[in-house]
Amino acid sequence: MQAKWLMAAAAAVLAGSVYAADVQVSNAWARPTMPAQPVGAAYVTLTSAGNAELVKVASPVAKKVELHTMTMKDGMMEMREIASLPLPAGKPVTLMPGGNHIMLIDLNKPLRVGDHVPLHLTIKQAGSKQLELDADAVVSDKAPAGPMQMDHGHGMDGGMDPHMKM
Ligand SMILES: [Cu+2]
Repeated sequence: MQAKWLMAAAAAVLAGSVYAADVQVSNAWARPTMPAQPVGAAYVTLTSAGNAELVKVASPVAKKVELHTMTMKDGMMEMREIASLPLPAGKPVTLMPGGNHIMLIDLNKPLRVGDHVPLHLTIKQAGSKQLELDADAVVSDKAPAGPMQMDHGHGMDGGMDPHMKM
């Protein structure tokens, strides 16, 4: 009897991962920009119950939005565009300075601390179901407190972030 019940529960969980719109967005934030700086970066933490991928981000604050990743090349951090960001089932994926980020290109105006940056995320779930999510990124000097926070950049204004040098 017990085993039969467990199997039914497992089936319910599997079904849930297919049908539920189950991606959580947390810790959405963006970096402030200098007046002459045309690009900014925004970050979120995404946790998907089932395997999925972030395929697109849009925002009214910039003319173009891209997904970027950072790689080390010849001892330098370099960023490049990626078509999608994998979201493995059950694992929080945290975008952050020095890592994957949402690149806001051609900002309509500088981002100031306290500003709100609406983000519209398109997530493709396993089985090619598409999910649209909205997040509100608050512009801040540093990442919102959370277990995933990296400790880089303290007191040196994010030395790893190449966007400041553009
Ligand atoms: Cu970038």
